[in-house]
Amino acid sequence: MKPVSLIQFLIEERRAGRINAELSLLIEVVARACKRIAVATNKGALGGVLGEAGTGNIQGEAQKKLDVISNEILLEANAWGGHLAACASEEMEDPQPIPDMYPKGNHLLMFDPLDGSSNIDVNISVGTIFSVLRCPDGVVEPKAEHFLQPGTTQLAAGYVVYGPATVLVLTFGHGTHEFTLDREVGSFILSRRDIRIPEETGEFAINMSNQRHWEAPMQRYIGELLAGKEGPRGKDFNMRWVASMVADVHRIVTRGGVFYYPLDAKIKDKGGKLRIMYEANPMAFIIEQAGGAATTGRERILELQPTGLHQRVPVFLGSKKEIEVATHYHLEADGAQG
Ligand code: FBP
Repeated sequence: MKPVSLIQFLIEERRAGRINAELSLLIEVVARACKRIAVATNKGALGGVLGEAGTGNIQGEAQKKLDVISNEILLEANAWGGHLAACASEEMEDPQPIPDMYPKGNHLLMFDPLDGSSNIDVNISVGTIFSVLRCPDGVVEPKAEHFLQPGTTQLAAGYVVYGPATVLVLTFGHGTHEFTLDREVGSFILSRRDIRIPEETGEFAINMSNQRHWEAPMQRYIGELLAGKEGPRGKDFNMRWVASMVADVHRIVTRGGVFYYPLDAKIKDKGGKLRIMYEANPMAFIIEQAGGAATTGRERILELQPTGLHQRVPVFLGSKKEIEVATHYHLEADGAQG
């Protein structure tokens, strides 16, 4: 079969009336920026890009050099691109307006420029996560409140994993598709169209070191998985935890499984660990479009009304039937379900 490039795929989506020209060009700009981030991450120590930047971000985290480099690459490319009204990033407190010298567009872009920062210096897969919304009509200088739209209003979402291969996974709400970077040609090539995640799974991902801090229903649920076929679930479950959400989610998009970053006593005051606007919402859109499910343990993530640009939420996502079990245990414990 003749290889289909990302550009060809986007043109097909436009001809089918599923996306408009501006959105397709915006995705081209984001993909091109991620190719530059791939080059920077691949250089590692030889590129002088490892280690701390010596600065902190709005999350109170020490920034890695590659966090800052990736953020700048995405800001620069999208400011010039001409398809945005503004963008927002994990690395910046407030939305970034588009400089007046560049044309503006009708879209809002949010991104986690380099997800999995704790793995950068140890050569484990990291990635970029992004989400696209429509800028509300009549808004010329978008503020944070204009980004606070439920995940169901996303026009596009995607992530790029910088691993052994560089892979882009994308949805516009018409299925989830995968593209692999052909380094010789320098193009993303369609490698899987209309991905379907198996509804059942025997593989879960969670940071077990937080177990003592979990709520009772999570203790019960994971306890039953660990009890295996001798336990109430009657089957064995295997565990994985890369500690890069993009890598853990990509494994699920590839072969099924479930990923949990639940609420626990340590992070209760923050509302969770992962951020709704540029981690939970885009990943939930991608997973649901591939036949999976994504909840907070209680509610569908995409239906949440965001309250802040850097708001954190619990994240349960992956193979549908398994997410339903974990969510049911929480609602049952709350007395919301029999
Ligand atoms: P950032 O690296 O973008 O801050 O993302 C948070 C993250 O690294 C996720 O990628 C990952 O799933 C999680 O935190 C790992 O958490 P922990 O260090 O508790 O295992």
